[in-house]
Amino acid sequence: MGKMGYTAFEERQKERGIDLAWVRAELKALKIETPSWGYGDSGTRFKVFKKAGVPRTAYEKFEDAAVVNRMTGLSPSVALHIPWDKVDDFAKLENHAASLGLKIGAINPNVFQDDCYMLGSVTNHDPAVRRRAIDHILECVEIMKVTGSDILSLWYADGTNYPGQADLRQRKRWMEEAHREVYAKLAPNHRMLIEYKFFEPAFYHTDLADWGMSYNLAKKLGPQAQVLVDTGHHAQGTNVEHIVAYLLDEERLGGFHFNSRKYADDDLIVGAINPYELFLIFFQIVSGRRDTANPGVKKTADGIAYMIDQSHCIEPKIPAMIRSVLNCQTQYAKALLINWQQLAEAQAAGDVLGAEAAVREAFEQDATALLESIREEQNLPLDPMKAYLATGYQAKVEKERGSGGASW
Ligand code: RM4
Ligand code: MN
Ligand code: MN
Repeated sequence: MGKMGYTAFEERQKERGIDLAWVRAELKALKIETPSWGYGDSGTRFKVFKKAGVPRTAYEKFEDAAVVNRMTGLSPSVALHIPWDKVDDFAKLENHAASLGLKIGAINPNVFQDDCYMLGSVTNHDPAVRRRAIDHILECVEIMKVTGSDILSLWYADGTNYPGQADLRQRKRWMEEAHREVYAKLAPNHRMLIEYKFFEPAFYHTDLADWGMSYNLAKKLGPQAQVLVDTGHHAQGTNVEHIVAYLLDEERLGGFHFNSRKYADDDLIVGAINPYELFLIFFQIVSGRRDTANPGVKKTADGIAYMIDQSHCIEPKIPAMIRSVLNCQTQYAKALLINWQQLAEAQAAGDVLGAEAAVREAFEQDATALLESIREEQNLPLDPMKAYLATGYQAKVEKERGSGGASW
């Protein structure tokens, strides 16, 4: 779009009363973590599709993540899933990441793939299985210490399929007991983020089914425990931005796993299905970040960990990840273009449509010139997707790696 486009954009936003210096500073600070598992092979319950050029090791996953970051400037850290990304020497992996301009982000224990976890992990009726699950999570806390990661990201496949299959209250207590033990081992800079999901793989009940259960657990544990909102883990039609606002106000919103949920879980590109929902989530977050009257809320909003949780099955993985982080950036940019004074005045006057318009009009702005101008300032490609496709990276890795990629 170039200079002309930005000048026109600037004029328009000036007329709308927007402080573009602030908007630009906020956009430059936005970071979205990508997941190591999003670079490996994945599939559905029916089939894992093998793709050519997919990373064979954790080291190669970082190489792909570095490409996403080089193109977008948005994703300098990568979340690990253990044991999918288990290496002999995590300090070496951290050095490798640093040599690529990356950091190791959240550590995700995996207590759902061993045979012994069929009836649950930390909520299993067998104390030996519970012990094994807790020990694995504690091993992940040790990995955090070696890698400099400060987020332990917890999701459980625990649940039951039939009424009476297990004692629901007993499992609730075991869940709490396990978290208390892990919480006690956290370093002062660590945070424990607790994810919820009301379906899959269990369908009758899951032990942490919704945000309220995660919140209650986090609250009992202490300030280093917070809730992780995976956008794909809600019933269709759920008002996710309300959950975001509520958790922000309670100072317990720790982070996000972004993705789109059209039918089931989390593998569609965030913002691809319902960009307005993503925008409204950022609307609540920006509102929290502006809330200087409530320093605890502001601090919580400032500390949110934005992460992608998507395993792309049919689409090429690196461009899908580029699209995902760009969609977040675009909707964040639009949320920054809300005229907050206009909104506050409309709300105070009970002007329903005026308030709705103040929000929607920001969504209807074209942020392209703004984002291009920021990329130009940061020496990034103006069109990251086009730039990626021009690198020839995919052909190169297909030749080098063949189709024996890592998968779950
Ligand atoms: C779950 C959940 C977790 C992710 C696994 C692979 O549905 O979203 O965050 O680690 O999938
Ligand atoms: Mn998730
Ligand atoms: Mn999920």
